[in-house]
Amino acid sequence: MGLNVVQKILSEHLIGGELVPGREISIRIDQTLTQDATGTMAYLQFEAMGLDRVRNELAVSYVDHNTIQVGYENADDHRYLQTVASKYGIVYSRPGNGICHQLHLERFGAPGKTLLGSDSHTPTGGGIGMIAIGAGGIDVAVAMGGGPFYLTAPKVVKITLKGKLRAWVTAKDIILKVLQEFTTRGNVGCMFEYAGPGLKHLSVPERATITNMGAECGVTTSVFPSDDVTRAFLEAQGRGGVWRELVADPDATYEKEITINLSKLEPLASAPHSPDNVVTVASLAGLKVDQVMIGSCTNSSYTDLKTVAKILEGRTAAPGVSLGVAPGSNQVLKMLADGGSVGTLLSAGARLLENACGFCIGNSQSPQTDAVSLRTNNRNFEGRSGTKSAKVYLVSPPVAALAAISGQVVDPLTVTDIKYPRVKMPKAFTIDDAMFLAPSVDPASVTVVRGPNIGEPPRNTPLPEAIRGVATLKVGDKITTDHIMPAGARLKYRSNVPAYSQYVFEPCDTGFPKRAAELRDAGKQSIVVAGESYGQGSSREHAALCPMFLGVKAIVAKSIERIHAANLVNFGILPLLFETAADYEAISQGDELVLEGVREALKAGAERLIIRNVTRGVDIPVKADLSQRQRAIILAGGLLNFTKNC
Ligand code: MIC
Ligand code: SF4
Repeated sequence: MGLNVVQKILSEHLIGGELVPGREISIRIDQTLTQDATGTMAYLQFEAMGLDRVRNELAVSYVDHNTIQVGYENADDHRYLQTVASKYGIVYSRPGNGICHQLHLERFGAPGKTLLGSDSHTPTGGGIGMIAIGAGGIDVAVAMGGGPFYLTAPKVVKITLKGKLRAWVTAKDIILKVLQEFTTRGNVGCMFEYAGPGLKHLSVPERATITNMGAECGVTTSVFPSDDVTRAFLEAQGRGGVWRELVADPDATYEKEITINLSKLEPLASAPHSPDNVVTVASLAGLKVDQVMIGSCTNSSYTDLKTVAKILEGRTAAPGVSLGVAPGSNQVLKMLADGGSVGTLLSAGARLLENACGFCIGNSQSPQTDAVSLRTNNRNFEGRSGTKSAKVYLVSPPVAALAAISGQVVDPLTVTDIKYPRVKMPKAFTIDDAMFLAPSVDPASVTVVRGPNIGEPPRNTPLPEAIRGVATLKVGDKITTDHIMPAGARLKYRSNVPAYSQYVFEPCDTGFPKRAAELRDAGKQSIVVAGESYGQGSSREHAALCPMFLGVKAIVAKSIERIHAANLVNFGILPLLFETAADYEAISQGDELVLEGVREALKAGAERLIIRNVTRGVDIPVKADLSQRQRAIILAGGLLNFTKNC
């Protein structure tokens, strides 16, 4: 039987298990990437493993999230990351060089390779034909040490693209259509594979916009075949040598198939406060806009920003609009500058922002109270922009540019005075790798610099015989990692777990850290109760690490998203699932809960555990959907302890 692209790459990298959907497999990881906000913890954990050098083909450490440098913390982190990279054989991308996913696509991505990154948008690499997966920092640390990455063998969903995009309709609208079809829930354990005659019209940066935002559907990753379009991109980046053809066999099979006719698509937007809240731009026409932010790893390529510059040429941002443009990389910025587009953007009243995540992670450019903000990034969770009352709409770069000029949302299909500028991908990109630093050839001479912001990665204790605790928090559906462990202004504490822990669940309940810590200090444990899609969004392992620090021993939810569930296991927190919606109702915040004999039951492979709600006098059955390996990690109190014991 023929193989699809996912199966081809996975079988070339398979170390353990069988490629049967739903089974646990382990694969070899060729390339790794980290970014600064998750990277410090990843490298501290790598150091704790005691290896003297990374062992995978290529490891790159990017600095793109925390580049604000208010106070000493970010700069401390950067110096630590630079020195640790130099010592252990990691390429270091200096702050200002650009956003990890855009840079990795430009300079390192290669078809057929596996990439593991400590950022949920690592699947951007699928645009170039890689199996690129987001994971917690400790999983990336293990991969850097040459260890396997464990995942569920995926169900592969084929998305056939036919037809050709009309003027003003872009790759962003394709992925918003996909989000409308698949939503942000229920896709755990799947991978999307794109195919069809429409592919030949989509350049690699456009494909990368699509795979980038596949993360919002909760799939493990998304992948495009590697074809002549891929070759053209790699050649334009001076890297034609790494190209290889990678297409599905004609008789390849899939778990599910859908077709999207590109010719029929229209401009779309994600309305507040979820990426799958997809509406047509036409339905928003006339909505007054206060802020327009263009950039992020979804839409900051040269073609994206050149298109914006051409639309803005000879025009200015409306007086009521604050317009910001953040190029995805130094390469993009240089090419815009050399072609005169930076001047165009400045004349249009755009604020040229640093080549970094910036506004997307909410650490700058927070909009005014109650603002309508149009953004080209991938997440519009409530409060992520830094302003809780703001309404963030996710749109394509041309839709953003038109709104900036007119001060309101404009349906591009009704525009008559501006011709849609179809910008072609350049035949040759400007290459300058000066902002990448190669590791030292004399590692022994390098001293790793640890400023006062660099702490030790805390470890959990082994799972006790019984969990005796309290439901310290009960939350509803779609609790994102931005709810659990807010980023934005709090990002600078990423390397300091005791300080960062003071903000756990800040957007939901500011009293949580004190409550949990008091319970912990009294020798009891916390259990958090949640609804569906708990832990959606980021790969930040702090959303497990900091609750662990506060004494959380179990999460009981209706469903838990993939990366977060893996992070919970890695830090020794037991992820449990309700069997019915009614069971969720059987626990209230503050109830006393007991899991008697939990250690023995896990050891024995029990798939069903009982939570005794002492306050209500009822027993609640819950599922422990865990592999043998995951059980062993939880029993040991997390992956670091587990690895040490092995
Ligand atoms: C995000 O987009 O939410 C982030 C910030 O890039 C995160 C990583 C982090 O929290 O550091 C992600 O997507 O994994
Ligand atoms: Fe950075 Fe935003 Fe992309 Fe996350 S989604 S990597 S914060 S640009």
